[in-house]
Amino acid sequence: MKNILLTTLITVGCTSAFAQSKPNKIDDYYRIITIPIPENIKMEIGGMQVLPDGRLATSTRRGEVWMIGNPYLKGDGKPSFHRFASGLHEPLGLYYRGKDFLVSQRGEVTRLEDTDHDGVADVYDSFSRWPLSGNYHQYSYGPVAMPNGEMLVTLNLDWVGRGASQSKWRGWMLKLGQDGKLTPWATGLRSPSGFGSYKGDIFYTENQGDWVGSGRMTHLEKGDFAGNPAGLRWSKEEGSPVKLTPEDVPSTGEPLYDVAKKVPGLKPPAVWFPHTLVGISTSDFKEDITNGAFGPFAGQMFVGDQGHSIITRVDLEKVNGVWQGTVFPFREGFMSGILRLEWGLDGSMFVGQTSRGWAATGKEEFGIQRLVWTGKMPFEMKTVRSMPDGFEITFTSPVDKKAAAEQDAYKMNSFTYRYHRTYGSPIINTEEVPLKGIIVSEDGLRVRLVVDPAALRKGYIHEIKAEGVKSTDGNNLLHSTGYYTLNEIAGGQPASASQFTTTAKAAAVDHSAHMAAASGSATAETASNTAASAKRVTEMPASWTNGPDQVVTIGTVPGLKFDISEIQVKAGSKIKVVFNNNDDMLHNLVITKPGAANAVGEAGLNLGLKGTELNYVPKTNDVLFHTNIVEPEKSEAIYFIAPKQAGTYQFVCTFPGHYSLMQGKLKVVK
Ligand SMILES: [Cu+2]
Repeated sequence: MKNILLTTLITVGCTSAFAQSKPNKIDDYYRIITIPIPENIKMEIGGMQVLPDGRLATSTRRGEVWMIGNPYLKGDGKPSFHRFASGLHEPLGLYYRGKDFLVSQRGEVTRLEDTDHDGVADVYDSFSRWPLSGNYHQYSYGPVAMPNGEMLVTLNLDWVGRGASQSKWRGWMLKLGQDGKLTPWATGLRSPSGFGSYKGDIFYTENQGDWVGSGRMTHLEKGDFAGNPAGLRWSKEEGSPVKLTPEDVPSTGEPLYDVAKKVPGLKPPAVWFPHTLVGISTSDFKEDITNGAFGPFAGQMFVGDQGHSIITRVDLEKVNGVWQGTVFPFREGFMSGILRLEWGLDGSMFVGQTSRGWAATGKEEFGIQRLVWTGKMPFEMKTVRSMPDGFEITFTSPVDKKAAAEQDAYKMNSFTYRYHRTYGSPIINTEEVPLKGIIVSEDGLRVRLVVDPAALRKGYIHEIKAEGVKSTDGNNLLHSTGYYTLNEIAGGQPASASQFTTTAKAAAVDHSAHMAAASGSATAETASNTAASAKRVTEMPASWTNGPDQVVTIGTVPGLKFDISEIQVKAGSKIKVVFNNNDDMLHNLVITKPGAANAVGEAGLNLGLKGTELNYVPKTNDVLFHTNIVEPEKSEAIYFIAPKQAGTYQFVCTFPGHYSLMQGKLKVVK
């Protein structure tokens, strides 16, 4: 029964990046196994650690620590559950030190020990403390240990309609000494739930929000500033390695990469996760240290996504000393929101999940699942490497060389986001990157995509689609899109035309026109985004001399909900709808024909790169009226004449991932 449910969710939650035309199913390669949890345990995973004896230790958002025996479901297939500790304040991290555990509570790291060996902690020691404001958004994460034994913690910003640092070191990553001493390391963090080591370097993942155009992963060196200025409030405090002050950070709406050239210490991310195209809220990540037990991606990274209930794959390379690389879709269809990833002793992956208050595509409130490689080789893009004149893709198995040499097999675009104090960002400055030539390697494992070097843009995300590539046995790629964040362009020898397997026919794109639009910056785009249309009238029509006949107010509440499920209006009457976004996520309000809400939501999801520009409102007759995307704590009013035909019309939010939950009825009566 569970499988049927999951299949349904995949259809609802998947983005266009997961679309595939041949029945080559991910389940054949990576299988999800659900660990059954007794009904009386609210296993909302906050922290997770695999113990050397095979047990799985978890901390829950309800304040408990559990020891799970037989999490691999061997023998009788039944896990055991034993409560080790309770009464903690939302512990979102757990670290096992051999004889004791460290867990984060909101206001401290606590040491738990079972000194009388009865299986229950009897020592709860305050190991390290920091002040609290009481704001609901003061999540505290960690400790996470680096390979050299150093421990890290991160402190989430407060939310007061924007990110704020109301008590010391909020918005920071700190090193935690074995004596409990905290040493500030870097700031600019907003919602840093995922952090730790990749090849010994420190990385953290960030969620879209104010000053954060889209999800991202940043390499944090000592003294770095990752982008949200709230934490800079403490940069003058003793021990701070950061010199910037909040006044040093301009909100111009230029790309972060460009602003970083003028603001020393501002660190562009290694990888952007384009919002809704590959997830909406990055969480934990783990380097693949399984030496092949988890498949062909050893040395790469897997990253959880809370809101879309997916795991993505990140392949990094260092070019000119700077980390950068590609994010690929990897596995969708988990049961709840993914917060924690942990390698099992057998090279499988435990996936710890929770969605209370943080809506997710996976509809369960919480869960633990295990992702297991079946041993079958998935046909995927394995890596993408920067080249002086484009990119080289390697594949997990040889490609059909004829199909791979077709110009139409590929499509490349580049785009970026605005860096500004506003919540999120539309996709800006999109350009097609025309191919000049294709070089398919003799062994069929590598394809080089050659472009005009002038078409590569530093700091931009390069979307690489390889939909036409097939394996030697005729399979499509399981996932045909990768998003490469190009901070640096690799040196080396450009390809000469004589090496081309295929020389591209002249592209139909007017490159110069696109460049002009891009350098003209954000203004043109803003104008088209805010322009009123017949379906979105934002000023009361002059002919409504007595005002509207009816004013309707619709709000949002956290958890992907509208605050009202049904509205009644009179056919043909003058209506003003005020849409208040009270939530801390982006939403819109779209009024559709009867029965059309799901189709409109699906069409919004499939807009891909065009989505943000169109406010996720698809161009279809099923859409009668709509608002634009409304930021948190903002509102928008629209005016329209109610349909003359009575019936049950619908309203829906078409922001990707929302439409299946955010729906209501608009009853039009005579
Ligand atoms: Cu929404």
